[in-house]
Amino acid sequence: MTTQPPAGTPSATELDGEAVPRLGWPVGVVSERLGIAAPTLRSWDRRHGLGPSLRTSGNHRRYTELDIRRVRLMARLTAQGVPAQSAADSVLAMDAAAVLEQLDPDREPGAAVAQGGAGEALGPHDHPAALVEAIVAAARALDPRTMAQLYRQVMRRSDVGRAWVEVFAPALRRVGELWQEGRLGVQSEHLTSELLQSELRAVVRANRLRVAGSPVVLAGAGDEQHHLPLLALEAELARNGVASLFLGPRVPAEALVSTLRESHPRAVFLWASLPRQRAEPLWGQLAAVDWPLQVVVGGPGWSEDIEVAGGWVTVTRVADFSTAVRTLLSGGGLSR
Ligand code: B12
Repeated sequence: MTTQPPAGTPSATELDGEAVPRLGWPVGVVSERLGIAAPTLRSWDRRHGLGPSLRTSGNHRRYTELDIRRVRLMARLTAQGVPAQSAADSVLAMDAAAVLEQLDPDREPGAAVAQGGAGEALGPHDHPAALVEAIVAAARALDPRTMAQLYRQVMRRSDVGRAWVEVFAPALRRVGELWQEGRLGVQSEHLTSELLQSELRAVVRANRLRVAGSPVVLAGAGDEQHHLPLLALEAELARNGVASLFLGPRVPAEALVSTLRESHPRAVFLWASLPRQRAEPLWGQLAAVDWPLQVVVGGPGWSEDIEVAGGWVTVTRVADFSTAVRTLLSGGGLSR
């Protein structure tokens, strides 16, 4: 789009075929270009620090192209219900590349969702990357209401597996990064994960009557406390009519083995976010299993080359969510 600066603005240069005033755009032009009222733009600047980086000598606001992109992202987040201050904090924490990435509607994950079939087509305001950013902003602001709304919005638009892969897992990873960099408190991480747990469990509850047959046992490895991927798996398996025995985190190894012996599951899935030792003590204990048991392991904690010596137990390491689901769904044929 080409917008000519109104008379009286500083002289323009050509950039990517677009006329850009040397000193940036005045608020009226930005307002017209984005369809956002000028008083709103001024208030975002005054109250939330999200405004132009330049001023004329007469102290008039002048927006650069990057400032305008930030305003567009701010508008998108607030339209999704993110409170203005947390939206502004989030947008201001991004560098130019991150802002562009958030705004570009043609990024890969978005295209996948839009073509996915099951969900509604996504509009520019509910692109996965924007939803991830909105969830992270709600986490920073410790705003459970907005966060729950965003989770619901994601669940309404796609099935739980796609929601996990395209929005929830990226949001968790981003929250983890920000926590590691000291830019977000651990309380935000807890809130993000606690609310997500209830959404994922709601999917399991909704499918309770559909599930049948030999279950998949879901557990954390050793002392592992991260168990959201197990909940996401339980939800997706339930949606596919497959039962789970959800043992969750920190189940003692003896209890796990005795559960396997009693329940003869179609498979067992073990999650590890934290690094596991190469000589996994559990493999020795699984020697007590005397039927073909499929053990599927996932998460960055497992080494690539897991060794299991002989016996009835087959261990498969899976790298991503959909491979895990596929492997577990097909596991039924192996166990009986
Ligand atoms: C939520 C969270 C917590 C919550 C957990 C709540 C819960 N009920 O699960 C709480 C607050 C309790 C917590 C605690 C801790 N946490 Co924590 N946590 C996270 C966070 C943000 C998300 C965890 C998660 O669900 N990850 C799963 C997905 C979203 O992430 P991923 O594994 O990286 O995904 C990759 C693959 O695994 C794959 N994938 C994604 N989903 C799925 C699903 C399946 C089935 C498969 C097969 C693959 C797959 O795709 C991704 C691309 O490669 C992560 C950040 C992160 N990146 O994981 C930190 C993170 C895992 N935590 C971390 C740490 C350090 C801890 C603590 C040790 C902190 C402490 N000092 O107490 C404790 C752990 C205590 C323990 N013994 O377990 C670090 C681990 C670093 C490391 N490698 O050692 C991380 C990576 C944060 C960070 N960036 O530093 N945590």
